[in-house]
Amino acid sequence: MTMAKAIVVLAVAALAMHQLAAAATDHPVGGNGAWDASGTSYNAWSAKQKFVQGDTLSFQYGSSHDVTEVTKAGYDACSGASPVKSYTGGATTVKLTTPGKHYFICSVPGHCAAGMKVEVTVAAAATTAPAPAKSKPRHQQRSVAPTPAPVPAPEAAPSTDELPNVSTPIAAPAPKSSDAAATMLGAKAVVGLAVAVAMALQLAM
Ligand SMILES: [Cu+2]
Repeated sequence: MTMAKAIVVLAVAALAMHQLAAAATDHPVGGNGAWDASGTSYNAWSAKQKFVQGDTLSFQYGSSHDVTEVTKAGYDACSGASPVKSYTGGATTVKLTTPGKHYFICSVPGHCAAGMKVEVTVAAAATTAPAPAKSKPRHQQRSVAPTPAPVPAPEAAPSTDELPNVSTPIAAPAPKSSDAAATMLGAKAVVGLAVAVAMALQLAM
């Protein structure tokens, strides 16, 4: 039981850390952060990224370049004449605070046309996911019922919606049977609880 408890605690901690990390992913521009006119297709890269509100986009560049956030019009015209915001200094990290499209160019004449331009589409933080995951934990929890220790299952199921109760159901399933059965239950509880915690965390954000 202590073993199963420890596993749950670890799983929850790991998930919490994963969620926190996912809440603010840094995206080095082009994949390695190099912002230059060497012909990198920044848009080919950005199209494969998943930018979420709160993420950051980072640029590393030489003194002959800059990072200029522009409107779509400025982007299309490769013009930094009316910047949304300008950055210089060689190392810039832009926080993507609002969902939607964001456009960045280098405003040095000719550089945008040479490829120093990127558009990113930022997804709203709240709309990122949970819907399909919801059905999984229920099935996982139900499958616990037919196994040797039927008592704890009904108690574990309702608590999946409440984060504060995460630790309570673990005390119940203490099956007096074998360690193997306990491990099986523990493993299933971990899956259910882990998903429940993940969902709770996502809802909390
Ligand atoms: Cu430049």
